[in-house]
Amino acid sequence: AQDCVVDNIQVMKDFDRYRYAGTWYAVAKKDPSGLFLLDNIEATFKIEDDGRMTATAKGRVIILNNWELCAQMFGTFEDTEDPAKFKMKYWGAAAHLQNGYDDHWVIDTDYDNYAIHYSCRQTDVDGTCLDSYSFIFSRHPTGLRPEDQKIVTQKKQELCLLGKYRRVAHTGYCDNSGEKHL
Ligand code: DAO
Repeated sequence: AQDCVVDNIQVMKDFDRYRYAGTWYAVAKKDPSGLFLLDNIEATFKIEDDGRMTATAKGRVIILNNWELCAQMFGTFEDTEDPAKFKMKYWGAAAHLQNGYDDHWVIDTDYDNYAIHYSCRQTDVDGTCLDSYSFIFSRHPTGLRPEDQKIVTQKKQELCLLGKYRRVAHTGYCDNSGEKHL
């Protein structure tokens, strides 16, 4: 049963950041207001020697109204009392790219195929979310395996976001662009 209250959203139990590390391809996205990353979105998570999680990400964006480029982004994650809930500070490699400080929750993952991310930027007075974004990640740029679709649909429903996602294309736009110092 879901009441759409952000504090009641179930996140991944016993989240293991070491198994989560590595590259994920966004195959679907629910956009926030002021949408930024358009498509060709991939994120690579790393666990530093001190145990903290960091990430690099890239994706096609349009800035300054009509300037299209592949954004190279960086993120550092602050731990919270829940191992699947992080605070993410993020910024771009170049000027004019977005930066910010968002929640970064891992809702569910099998570590090897799919992962469901969620972030609420603003809650309403009743505790529901006014401005959220969410990525459906796959280890495979081609998309989710059929057996994972059912789980993902169920989780979208629990997030009260069923029907609000769009497919994220991977056309190679961001391949071989910019540095990949991982
Ligand atoms: O695309 O509209 C949007 C919101 C996403 C902003 C966050 C991008 C930065 C990600 C860096 C860390 C990897 C997840």
